[in-house]
Amino acid sequence: MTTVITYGTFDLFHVGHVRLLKRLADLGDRVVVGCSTDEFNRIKGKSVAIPYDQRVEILLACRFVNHVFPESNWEQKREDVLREGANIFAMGDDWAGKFDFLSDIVKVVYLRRTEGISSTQVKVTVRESPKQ
Ligand code: C2G
Repeated sequence: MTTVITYGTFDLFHVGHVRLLKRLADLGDRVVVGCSTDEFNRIKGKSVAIPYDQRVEILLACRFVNHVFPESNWEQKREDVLREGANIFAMGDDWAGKFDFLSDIVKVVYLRRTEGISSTQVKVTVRESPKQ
């Protein structure tokens, strides 16, 4: 049983998130996601449109995701990898190199991001769309 672990805010769930999670599901049998809490996003300096509990509900509705747990700080990853029995730690390559320190306990991989889409871009598009 190969478990793949990843982390993110997954705000305004979009095709970039879906394609990443699908590729993670192709890498193993089980995908577990550390979803950033609203408080942690404040620490990350990220504003979120969708509250944590709804972002978790949406992630769990994704067929590529098996389990979601809260990501509330930068320091919890090592403990998470061990608790989840993760074999692969994977993130989009905007994080390339940032989590190599975990490579003593898990295989660390960075996957190409999907170009042309981001939660910020979705917000701008919605904001600029003509009033219905
Ligand atoms: N992603 C992607 N393509 C996009 C947008 C995002 O592949 N067009 C990937 C990111 O690289 C990340 C995941 O989707 O691996 C989640 O993206 P975010 O929700 O933006 O996550 P982030 O805010 O980068 O939080 O401790 C790690 C952080 O919690 C990651």
